[in-house]
Amino acid sequence: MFNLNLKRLGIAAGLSLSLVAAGCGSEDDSGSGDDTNSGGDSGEETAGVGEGVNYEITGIEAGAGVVAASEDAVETYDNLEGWEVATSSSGAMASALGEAIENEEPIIVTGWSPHWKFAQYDLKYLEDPEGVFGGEEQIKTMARQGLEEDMPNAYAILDNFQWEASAMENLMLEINEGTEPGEAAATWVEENQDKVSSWTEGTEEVDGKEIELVYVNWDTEIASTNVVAEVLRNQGFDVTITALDNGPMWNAVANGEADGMVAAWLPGTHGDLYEEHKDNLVDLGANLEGAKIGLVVPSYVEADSIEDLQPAE
Ligand code: PBE
Repeated sequence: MFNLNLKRLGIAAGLSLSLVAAGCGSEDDSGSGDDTNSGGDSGEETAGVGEGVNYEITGIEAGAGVVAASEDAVETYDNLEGWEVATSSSGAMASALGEAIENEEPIIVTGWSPHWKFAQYDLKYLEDPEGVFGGEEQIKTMARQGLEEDMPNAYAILDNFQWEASAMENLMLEINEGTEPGEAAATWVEENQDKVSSWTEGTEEVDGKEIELVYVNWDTEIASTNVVAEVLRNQGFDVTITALDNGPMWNAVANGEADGMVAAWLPGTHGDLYEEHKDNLVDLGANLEGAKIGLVVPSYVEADSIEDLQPAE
């Protein structure tokens, strides 16, 4: 893991200006909390990061890699003895995070980047000295076997699809602010024709050929899948996008029920699913570099590392 560190630092710096902004904002926040600081018991507050969240990590869908990694963390870190990972949905996690921030209450969520939440709120990743959440991740594209022969133009577009974290983050923000995903993706495609033509270069338009992409209702994948669907549509494909749980999404591509997906987080987050299915998939490589998962807290939470959290009593 050490050999990844330099590269990871470089990419993380490029990835998320908003992460840096989140770090800077924390000082302002702690300043504004003066009235609630009864002077001198900040030590006790630190000791409270545990009870204050009910010894609970606010998770997302049970099938998500970041939930599995959080459960591993609870096993790995002695200080997380007695903690639980509550599963729900990405939407419920985001609402809980927003509510906690509004009330300046502590919360710990299963987080990932790119994500609009870093632009919206002052947040930080908790350090993970045991490396349970892995390092830098790529988001990769997987196609079903035989797609290249059956639909060479779609295969080429999926193979060429690649964009930057900042672009994805902007689109996610737009969708989070209420624009319907298909509409937001269509506007993005219209406004980024240079990028899009590098994906369609050398391909020919088709006449209504049906193609199905699968994804999971995670903010990242809603954005990317809608962009690729729009590009394929503009090339004449009749595109269906189907939201599934994580395991079924991998299954659908591996057994050929779906044509492809752009939602494979590797090497860590979906590493077990990749191992299970890799012989039945065509790996089209990264569509985004510098992704990351981990435990995320508002910057006012008085913990910097997973090791700062307090064991349940
Ligand atoms: N996520 C978003 C997924 C991958 C994409 C981090 C929530 C997961 O944990 O499986």
